Parts: sequence; C-alpha cells; structure tokens
Amino acid sequence: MTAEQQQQLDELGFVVLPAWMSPALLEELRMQLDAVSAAEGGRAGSEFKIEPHTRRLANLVEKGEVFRRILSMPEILEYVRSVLGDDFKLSSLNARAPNPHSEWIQPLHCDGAAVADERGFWVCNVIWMLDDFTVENGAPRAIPGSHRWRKLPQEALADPMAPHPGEVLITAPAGSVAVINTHAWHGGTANRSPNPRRCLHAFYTRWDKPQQQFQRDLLSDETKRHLSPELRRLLAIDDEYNAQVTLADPGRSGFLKGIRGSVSRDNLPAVSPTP
Ligand SMILES: O=C(O)CCC(=O)C(=O)O
Repeated sequence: MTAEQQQQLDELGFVVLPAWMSPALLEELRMQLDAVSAAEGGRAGSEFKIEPHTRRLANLVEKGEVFRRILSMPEILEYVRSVLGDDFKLSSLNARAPNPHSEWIQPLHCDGAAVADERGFWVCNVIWMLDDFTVENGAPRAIPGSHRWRKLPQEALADPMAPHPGEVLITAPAGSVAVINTHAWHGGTANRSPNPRRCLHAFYTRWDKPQQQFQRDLLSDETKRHLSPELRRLLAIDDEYNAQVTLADPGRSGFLKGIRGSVSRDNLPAVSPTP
C-alpha cells in the first residue's frame, strides 16, 4: 500500500485499486459467478436476503475455489488490516448485480448498521468489480470522511435515498478492487444501462463482532476439510468465541438492518476469545 492509498483510506474512507485483477482471474471469477447464478435460478441469494431489482448470491465461500482464493490475498488484506487492525475475520462473501434498466437505488447506509466503537472501526468491505463501474450502471456512491462521524445516515438524514451534497461515485474499470471502510455512508445507485453490473462483496469484520453469515455452519464438511489453516482462521471455523457472538446476534440480516446494541462479551458464558 502506498502512502497515498493509506491516506485515502484514512481520510476518505475508501481506496480504489484500478484494474488490479489479472485478466485470467477476472475471467475465472465471472465464469464461476455466472455458473452459480444459473444453477441457483430463483433460489439465488436465499441464504441471506432479497433486495429489490437486484440479483444477489450468498455464501460464495462454499461455491467455488476461485472465490476462496481471493479472500486471503495478502496485498488486499493489508488494506483491510489498516481499517480493522490485526485481528479480523470474514463476515460474508456475496455477489451483487443491480438489474439493468432499473431506477432502484439503495439508501445510504453503513454496513450492518455499524457505528465505530471504543475499539475503533469494525467493518470493511472489499468490492471486486467484475464489470466496469460507471455513472450509468449503478456504481456505488460514498460520502468521503463520513466513516469518522459515528452516526448512521438513517438517523441523520430526512431521506437516505436522496442525493447527498457530499457524495462521490466510485467508478472504475472491470477488474478493479475497492476497499471501503463501511462505517462510511455509501450505497448502490441505479443501473440504467442495458447490462447487469456484477461484483463480489468480501465483507470483513473485527474479531470480536458477529459474522454476517456463520461460516462454520454454512460450509459443507467437504469444503471445510480442504481449507488451508490460514483460511480456517480467516473464516473463524474453529473460533468458539465467534460462534457465541454470532449465534447470539438476533439481527443477522444485511445493509438495512435496524439499530441495535453490540453483543457484549460480558453477557456470554466464559470462553477465551481467539483473536
Ligand atoms: O454493490 C454496490 O454497489 C454496493 C452495495 C452495497 O453497499 C451493499 O449492498 O451494502
């Protein structure tokens, strides 16, 4: 990470790595995503949530070696680490493609309704762009600097769907990767183009917070058997503390989740956290 990229992530709350993927990796990700999407048909995304006018796929760690491969790429994890600190885990790996010819825009939100706490930031999303992200096809908008406000847009704004005077669009060519401190206010915009706009969301969270999708239970034994020790750790498969905070979390849903208190370690039976 260059000093300039570090500064962008710190000050704006996001950084874009243009055309970061090799053409071969980009092609492999697209092919696997389209294959999963075709195989799942109308069931797609059912493990997580349905979003209007949007094609979503969930639990992708289970659904392709190439998806597992991108999760632990050291160059990308360096950016995640600079947001979350040394101890973090994957919260979920999903895909999102706003439908073509749509006016649907997401409300400005912080992922998981997360507000930075006394330990600092705890959510970070890595967007793997599988198509060009343009002004016409639903590139996400973000409000630079808002990750430091410790406020949720739904509390501060009369209409979180309305244009915001501070917003910028995150546009970039296919194959780019955006790392977003998702305490920053952000959201997808309308895809008015004739084509889908595909991406993956590799969503990471700090070690002490619940996973959005509980990897230990969602993954098959076969997939778990073949995980490297590093991936087992990143997915918190053997982390009893993660199991407790995640299973105790009543509101595992998604970006529109309401406001709730974070799970307190003090309310849980004694187990040693495994940071
Ligand atoms: O895919 C995008 O454009 C961003 C979507 C987003 O922020 C979300 O689904 O939480």
